[in-house]
Amino acid sequence: MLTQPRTYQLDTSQKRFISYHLVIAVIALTVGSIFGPLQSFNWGGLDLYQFLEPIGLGDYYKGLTLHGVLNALVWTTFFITGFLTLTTIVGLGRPLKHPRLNWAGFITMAVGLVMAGIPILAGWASVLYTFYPPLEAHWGFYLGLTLVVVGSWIEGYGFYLTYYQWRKENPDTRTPFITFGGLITMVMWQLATIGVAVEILTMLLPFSLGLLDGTDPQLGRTFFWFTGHPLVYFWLLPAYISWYGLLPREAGGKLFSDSAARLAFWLFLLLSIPVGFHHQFVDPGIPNSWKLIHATLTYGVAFPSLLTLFTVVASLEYAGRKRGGTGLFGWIRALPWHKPSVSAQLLAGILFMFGGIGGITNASYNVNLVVHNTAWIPGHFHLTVATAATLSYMGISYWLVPYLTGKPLWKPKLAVAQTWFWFVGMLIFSNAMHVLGLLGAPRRTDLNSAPYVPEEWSGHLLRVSIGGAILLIGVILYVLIVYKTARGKDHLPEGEEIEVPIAESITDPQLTPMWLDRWRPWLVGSVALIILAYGPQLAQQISNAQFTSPGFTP
Ligand code: HAS
Ligand code: CU1
Repeated sequence: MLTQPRTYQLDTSQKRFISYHLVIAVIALTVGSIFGPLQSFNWGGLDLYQFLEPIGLGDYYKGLTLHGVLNALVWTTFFITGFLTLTTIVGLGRPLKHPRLNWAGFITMAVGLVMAGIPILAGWASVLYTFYPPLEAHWGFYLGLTLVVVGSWIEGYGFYLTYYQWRKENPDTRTPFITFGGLITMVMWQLATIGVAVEILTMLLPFSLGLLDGTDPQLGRTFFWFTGHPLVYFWLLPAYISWYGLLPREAGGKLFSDSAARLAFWLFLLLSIPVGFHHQFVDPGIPNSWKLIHATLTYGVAFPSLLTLFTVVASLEYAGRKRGGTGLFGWIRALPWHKPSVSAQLLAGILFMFGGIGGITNASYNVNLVVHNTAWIPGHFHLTVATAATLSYMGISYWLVPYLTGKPLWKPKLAVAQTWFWFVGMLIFSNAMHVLGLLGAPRRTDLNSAPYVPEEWSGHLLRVSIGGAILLIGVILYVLIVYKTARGKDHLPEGEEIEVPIAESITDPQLTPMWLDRWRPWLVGSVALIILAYGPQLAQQISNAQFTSPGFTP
């Protein structure tokens, strides 16, 4: 048995605050996930959109926008801010310094969500989750998104102030790992979102309000991807916090290397942002030398994930052997696959190995020319954001919801099955998408009405639909299990409280070198690298900006 110090227990109001984040996250996932399978059925030749026509949801691009915004932006951002609230409080073992500030942030996010949601539903913002200009949306969409981001910043300030107070009282103690990871995630996000903030406030919002005649699409894309790439690590890092800081304990082991874990997080802060041009390899307005620099840095940012692969698998092997597993692979079987939270995260990690290989493939300029704007790309990001991140969040909810509500998980065996539905559905779906991409199938396209679909694609398009159907079952089961748990009548038996499964490290974190717990050098390095990698291009693009492209709605 592991001997663990008792972790700090949240009080009812703290639990409720975090739960509100999860409620919005899960509602967004539910609504957004209706439209994912609809896309996949459309590709397989079954157009269900026609049945949604009477309620005004029959438009392919409105559906795709709802899917992307609600699943990729809203489900994630609300889940993450809730989860980081928990990692701050529980890690530091103290309440938020200014809970009202965090409430203000949360309310700002919720108001922004409503403000952005109305134009999408009305069909005035069918601009997809990347809202590239010259696609034009109602100003409420841009303002709403801005409020969601600003609200998350405010919640972040609440974390910093709480940490600052702890740091003053504990000058020489290593920051508890889950708090450390959460803070880096938030700081990285706050640096990253400066890009979209500038894009929206200086171009898209004035344009949508009629104050500018047009937009500059090239500059808009550059600002967007300044945020857009690190956005993907904002989704990923909370999963990594769990893989490093919680999963080893859930699996019955310990974190293999505290130092390696911390180093990986610092490298993400340093390298997440100055790589955005790898989304713009085909943009004619960016000189090749800058594309090469960003491609090179992209290989750099893959390194902390390779380090994570090593450390997390080593931690899991440690757990598996402690549980009696032997031989080269016996430890894998010995892991507690019967726990839904564990199986979710293991399966998420397995699919992420393929997602990561695909990412490194994308980053290679000449291969990117083959896969860019094809079905390969959604294939890639369904293994990453929709699996590494989403399936891990689902796994986290399988202990978090019981923890927050004091109620036992509804049907744990069904929850294990749910994780396998996701895994199998995604395996079929994403493999078919990758193959279709190589065959030239475009992304963001209503292929059901496209006249040019060759016979060669049909089997793969069918697999996209089959995968989508299995994923639909997966998401329905997830929502049902979370709902039934939260609304259940049974409470956990007296004295049987759930604890946040914080993993111990094999080595004492106090032995981790101090430079891995110092903010200044890493912050200075990150800002300097951003200026070096983006400064000259931004200066040039801004000085040449021409706001002349008229708006366009699909
Ligand atoms: Fe990406 C496009 C490159 C990672 C998401 N990416 C996208 C888009 C999204 C996205 C949403 O260079 C599309 C945007 C759009 O709409 O246009 N991506 C990369 C690279 C990485 C990468 C180099 N992407 C992610 C992650 C995402 C994500 C993470 C979301 C969460 N991506 C690109 C490029 C493009 C791109 C180009 C542009 C393509 C184009 O042309 O449009 C790397 O960070 C990946 C490194 C990962 C690894 C894997 C390590 C494996 C681990 C597993 C551990 C195992 C466990 C399980 C825990 C090297 C850590 C063990 C289990 C046992 C049983 C033992
Ligand atoms: Cu990227």
